[in-house]
Amino acid sequence: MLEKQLIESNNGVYNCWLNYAKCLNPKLVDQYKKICSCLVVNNNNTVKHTAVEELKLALKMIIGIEPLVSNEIPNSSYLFVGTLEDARAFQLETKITEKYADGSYEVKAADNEQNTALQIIGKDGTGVLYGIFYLIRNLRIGKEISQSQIVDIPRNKLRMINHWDNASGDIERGYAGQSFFYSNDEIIKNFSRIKDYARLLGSIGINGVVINNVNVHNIETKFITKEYLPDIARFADVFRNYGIKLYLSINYASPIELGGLKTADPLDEAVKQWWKKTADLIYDYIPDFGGFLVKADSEGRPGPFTYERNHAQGANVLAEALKPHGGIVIWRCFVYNCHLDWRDRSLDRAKAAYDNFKPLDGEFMDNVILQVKNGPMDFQIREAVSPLFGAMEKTNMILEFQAAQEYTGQQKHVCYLLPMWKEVLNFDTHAKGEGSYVSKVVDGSLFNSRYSGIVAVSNLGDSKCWTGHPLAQANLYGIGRIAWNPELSSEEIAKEWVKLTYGCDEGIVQTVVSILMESREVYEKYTSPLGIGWMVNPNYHYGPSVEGYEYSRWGTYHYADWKGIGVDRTVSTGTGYTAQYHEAVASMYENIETCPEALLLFFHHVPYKYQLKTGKTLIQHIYDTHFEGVEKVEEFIEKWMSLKGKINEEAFGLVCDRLRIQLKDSKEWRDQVNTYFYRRTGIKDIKGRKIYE
Ligand code: GCV
Repeated sequence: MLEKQLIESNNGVYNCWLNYAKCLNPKLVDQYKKICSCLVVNNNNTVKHTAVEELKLALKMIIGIEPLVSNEIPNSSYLFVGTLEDARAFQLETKITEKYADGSYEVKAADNEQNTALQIIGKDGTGVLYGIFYLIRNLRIGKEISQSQIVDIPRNKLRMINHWDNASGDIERGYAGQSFFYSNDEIIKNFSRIKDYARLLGSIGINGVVINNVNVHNIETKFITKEYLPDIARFADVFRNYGIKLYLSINYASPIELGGLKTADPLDEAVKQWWKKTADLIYDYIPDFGGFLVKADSEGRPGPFTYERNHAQGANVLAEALKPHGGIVIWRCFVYNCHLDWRDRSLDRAKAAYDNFKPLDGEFMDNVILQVKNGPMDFQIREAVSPLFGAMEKTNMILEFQAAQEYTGQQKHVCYLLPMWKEVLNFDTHAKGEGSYVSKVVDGSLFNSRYSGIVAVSNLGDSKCWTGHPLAQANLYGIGRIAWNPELSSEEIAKEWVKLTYGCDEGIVQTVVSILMESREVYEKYTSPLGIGWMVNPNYHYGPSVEGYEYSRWGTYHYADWKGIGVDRTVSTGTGYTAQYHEAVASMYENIETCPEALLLFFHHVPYKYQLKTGKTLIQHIYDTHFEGVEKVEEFIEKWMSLKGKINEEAFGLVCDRLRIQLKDSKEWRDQVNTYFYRRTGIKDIKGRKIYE
């Protein structure tokens, strides 16, 4: 079935980076044929079994062989595929030890004289799977076998995807169609797409998936009951084959809504017992269940505040229930007062997560992880890095990115997010002096955390290419790769993705990579400048609306008047937010001279005539970038058109359609934003371009 589907859609649309086109390099084919014609494998583990089947499929499709499978090492060439335990049984040496992280693997040449054998040794079954996908990737991007030797250890323990899918079939902030998990308030019957999805995730090292929205509605609340658990367990069965654990978002009010209790107070004995019984029940159906994801006391969701309990008390009751089973609680820090009165300039939404959670450092159980969005606001095209990353020495933390392009073009606009994600990971919190990068906080090494990692809000739906915009697949691919190894550059990841998806032709690779690499800045140019954020239609979060912010009933959130714009977040004259950073960072932001200009309006209220380092005034910068942004989209179109006839027609056409929308909408953004500022300031564009009056 899988093979049939792959052949039918062998085009980088449905099968994304697992596009197994035939290899046309005879030297490479010979090398891989020689080694891979005999697989030595002791098939006694579910994930290992999946791995071997994946390898067989790839070999058949890419180099046209069906290998012999043996449980003995032959005298001739072979590829050994096994776990550490298998390697010991076969008396093979390996650098992998039990101390390595789960999923680690080594690919090495065997020590036989002719050097004609290769060994893939995983610490465990998932290590084998990752080793095999690594080899397939190398074959597809034209790497010789001799270049494939590696000891590869995942840097982050948890590498997850969060779905915001609702049982109705709608996806909150979903831009790629409907859910492929649910439809019309029911769980989907046919799991074939879910199997294909598990392959995609497994191939990039993702090991956890939350299958329902953090805003948990009526039906999803019941996912933890006897009525739904048999079906929920079916998801877990599919994902397990690819080394992925299943997690659920839960409704904090479940003890009331499901249990008939009068309260969900985390300190109430009956509530504690209810969660314990519920956890036991879940593990009866799903013995390797990952745990709960919780959005509490945020945007109208229930939580411990109702009972005058804090977040630690709220999370710990769940953690206690899950602990005997090895489960974890992932508690989101996206907590803020959405009814803030922006006229009071000492109030600041950006301060909320830190203010709520910092005082609780050390009070969470060791199987609780705080999930922190990359920025203190909400997935804007540019914002500061959340100060919480440097603030919670005694608490596990996981970093939340959003692959769904809620504020970054909604998968109509090309916006490759890896450069932004890299900036976040490379941000130095100075929590333990210089070099205290966010990447070290979230891989657990800086604060010696028990659990840690990276998660992305999914950008997937039932669209044929999964992500609506085919180029948005690169963000999904990238999240897996960067969570595995945060040292990879965004360009390396882009190149890898293009080669795997559209082939290794140098011209194609260069063209697509150049579009991807520029795309975030291009989107930023024609939307909101210098870190101010939003400027989109409220609620929908797309399309220009300069003052658009659903929670700014009282005045604008960016404080633009006829003299200046920006939020003063300094300690000396503003909201005091800069004090949430450690020294070095705090004073860098506090001082307008040293504040990075890309974040100028995030940290400072600045007159329009303020001169930037380029020598331009702020207002001229706004005009120029908005014109440049549209010109760049025109360039993207030209570049993409040069690929006509060179890449698969369907993928080509889908991207063309999206680029047309991007061009049209970027013009609208340019005109509305420029007009707004022209009207506010009365200052003309020095280049005399047309700005609507
Ligand atoms: C799932 C933003 C989005 C909401 C989302 C929320 C969150 O506010 O607009 O749709 O809710 O973030 O991350 O919980």
